[in-house]
Amino acid sequence: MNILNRKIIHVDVDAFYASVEQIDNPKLKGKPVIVGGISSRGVVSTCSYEARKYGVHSAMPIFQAKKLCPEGIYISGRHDRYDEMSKKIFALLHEITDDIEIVSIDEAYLDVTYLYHTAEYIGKYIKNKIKKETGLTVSVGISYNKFLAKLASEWDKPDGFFVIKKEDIPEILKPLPIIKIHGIGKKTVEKLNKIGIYSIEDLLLYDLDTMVNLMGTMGEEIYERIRGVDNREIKTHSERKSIGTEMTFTEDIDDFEEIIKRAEIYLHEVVELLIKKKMLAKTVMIKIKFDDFTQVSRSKSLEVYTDDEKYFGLLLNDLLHHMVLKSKVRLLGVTLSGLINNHEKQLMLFDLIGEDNGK
Ligand code: TTP
Ligand code: MG
Repeated sequence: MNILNRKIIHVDVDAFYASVEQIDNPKLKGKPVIVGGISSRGVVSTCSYEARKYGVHSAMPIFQAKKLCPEGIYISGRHDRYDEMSKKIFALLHEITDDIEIVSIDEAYLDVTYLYHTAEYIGKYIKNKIKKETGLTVSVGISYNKFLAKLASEWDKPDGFFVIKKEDIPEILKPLPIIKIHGIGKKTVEKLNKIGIYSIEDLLLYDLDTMVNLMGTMGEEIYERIRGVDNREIKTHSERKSIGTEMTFTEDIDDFEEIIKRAEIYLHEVVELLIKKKMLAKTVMIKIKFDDFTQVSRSKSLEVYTDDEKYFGLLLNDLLHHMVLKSKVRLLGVTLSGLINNHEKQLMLFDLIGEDNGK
């Protein structure tokens, strides 16, 4: 898989705590709501977009917020309720894929590269689903890596939906102020401003060595980011249940040999991903949808966990040869399941060796 062809979605809830307060108490809708420590030394956790018009923002001392927005509604916050809403949102996202990295209470990345629908379709689905099930609006950003997907979700907040494509780079990045680069803190911004660097365009003029001199170890990362490069993987928390791919053909196929050929190509892709994820599988499943939209799926399992394509290939062939192709095929899918992490397998082997030695 070419790294530029990944499909990453970043989802971030709009004004999360304040929006939950507005949903639970409709009288607060459309009003400047500020959630935070209400003591005189407290700070703003977040505020509704109505309050942001007054210049109020996260981490601002409450006394200052009160000066800017005296008519605001100040709430100390209900963290159990926010946790509950957060769990609900992530559960909805998990219905789409387990390839999710949860970054904070209201923010996650999804890798939808191997899903059937387009990232745009899935992004819109996410917005609608979360709105319907929780009442909250989220901003969705889509791109081919995490850095750009996050930038895209911030692009037209609130209720945003924005896609950054390969061909938008570097033009779309150039005018952005350097504070927009995730990983650059306020101090670095000040330092760079002093030497006349304000935008990404300004920063693009510097070579890698100079960047490292200016920013230390972060320099290398920033050098890549501003060129639209970010090879970081999605770090999933939950175990994947399966890895698969499926495709609807542009023209229905009835040539059996052709179907076998395609199935083997899909298997190859899926095994590559399995190896990349450092996992082993046991079961191969094949799914076929016919031109009358009926569908069959069959699976077969090995005795052992492996990532060796040739074993899966034998099962695949066996499965296909036992399938009755009653009409033309419009969709073919190949999935591996019964997954374990590769190191688990190594541990199991280690245990056996241990037992042998004990005899
Ligand atoms: P954010 O996603 O940064 O902010 P937000 O959801 O309120 O607003 P938006 O995404 O539309 O810009 O943070 C999520 C929640 O985390 C936020 O609602 C409250 C909490 N939070 C704090 O408690 N303190 C902080 O300094 C920040 C930034 C967030
Ligand atoms: Mg948010």
